[in-house]
Amino acid sequence: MSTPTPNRPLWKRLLRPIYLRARSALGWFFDIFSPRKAINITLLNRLGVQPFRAIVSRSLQHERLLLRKISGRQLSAEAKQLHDNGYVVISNFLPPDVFRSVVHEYETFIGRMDDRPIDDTGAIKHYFQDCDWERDAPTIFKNLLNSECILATFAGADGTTPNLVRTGIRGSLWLDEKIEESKPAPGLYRDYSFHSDTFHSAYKAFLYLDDIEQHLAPFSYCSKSHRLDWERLKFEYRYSNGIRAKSPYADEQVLERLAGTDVVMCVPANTLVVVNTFGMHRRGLFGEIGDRRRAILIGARLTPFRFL
Ligand SMILES: O=C(O)CCC(=O)C(=O)O
Ligand SMILES: [Fe+2]
Repeated sequence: MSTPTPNRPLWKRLLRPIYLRARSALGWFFDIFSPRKAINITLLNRLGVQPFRAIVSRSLQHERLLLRKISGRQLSAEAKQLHDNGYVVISNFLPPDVFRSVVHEYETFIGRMDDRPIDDTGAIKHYFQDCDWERDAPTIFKNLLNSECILATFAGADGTTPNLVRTGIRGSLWLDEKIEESKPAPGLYRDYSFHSDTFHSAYKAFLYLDDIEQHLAPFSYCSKSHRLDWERLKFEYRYSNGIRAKSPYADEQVLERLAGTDVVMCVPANTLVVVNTFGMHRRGLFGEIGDRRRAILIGARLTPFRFL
């Protein structure tokens, strides 16, 4: 049986292989300047494309910060801390009555959450993220996803404007809980090991709805680990040349260097923890079955290769 030949004119058939090659060649180029965590092209990785991407995106961030400074725009105290340390903790973030309304609104979503598979520590994440927040969760929208303070903190640290940040804001409601015993030897992958989310500055803010104690899987952040120094460039190189994991997990060299710098966010309810997730961070382990942690995540996804 013969395969039917597509009914294309001869010139198209002749040019097609050239076109496909050009497209895949350009595809590499677009990959390099995309937000993808890493590029899957061995040769480019050997040549150091990942540190290159990290340097270019960080240089653009410096350029934006400089423009901001020249135009006389001041950083808020929170943005300055986020910029300097990679994190900032804001206690009593919402007025008590607003906080109560936010918790109440969050609770109305509990039955509608999606689940991740139970991980080998016996914990599960239920989450809710796709909706028209302004319509379906107006209190959360007004006070978190559209909060002047959060937008200005992200924008100040990144050297951009709150309006631009607003276009990239994503929200999600998290209910993490331990529901069964851990595997005998849980492989501590995913968010439990120190990792960076990606090769460029990216921001997350977590509002905790409960008092977070050691047994409630507290989030930790290595102070100042968002700096792009020589050691970090070397890590980006190593990671990109041995990608075995979804996220860049800190290896021995990084862990040794960061030892003792991690801040464990055991914080009271109504605390907002804001971080640059280029820095190394992880979540802790739950203590016992039944332990639960409720949080609202406000994340800013902005493309790393932009001037403004
Ligand atoms: O579960 C957590 O607290 C943090 C997870 C994490 O690493 C992240 O959101 O980037
Ligand atoms: Fe992370």
